[in-house]
Amino acid sequence: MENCLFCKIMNGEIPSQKVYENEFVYAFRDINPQAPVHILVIPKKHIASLDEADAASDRELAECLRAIRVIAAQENLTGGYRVVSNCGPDACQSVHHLHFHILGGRQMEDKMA
Ligand code: DGP
Repeated sequence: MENCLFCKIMNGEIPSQKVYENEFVYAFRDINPQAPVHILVIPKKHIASLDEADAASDRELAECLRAIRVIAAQENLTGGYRVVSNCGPDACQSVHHLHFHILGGRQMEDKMA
């Protein structure tokens, strides 16, 4: 999609530190890491958030979730990791292309908010 930051990253118009890619998914390091490992996993198909999940196929959505496990193993996150997807203004979503944050490499706090 034109003017979407993450579409531009996925297309190589904006540089990123790619960690994983397949036919359906692109994953790269977050520019402002909140943990020693902070990776964003996006579907190549542009949808704004999980709220638009019906605009993507089951395969496109499932491939994102399957990629998370592969990336976690690649990054040696043997102690575990957290997965977050901010959806809409109350969740402070700032980039409107569906993405899953993978956070790991440190002990997370025992609360979500
Ligand atoms: P969210 O707030 O959930 O929409 O997360 C958006 C994330 O995107 C945020 O953690 C910072 C990251 N981000 C924003 N711009 C860029 C960029 O140009 N490159 C990379 N690698 N990450 C970015």
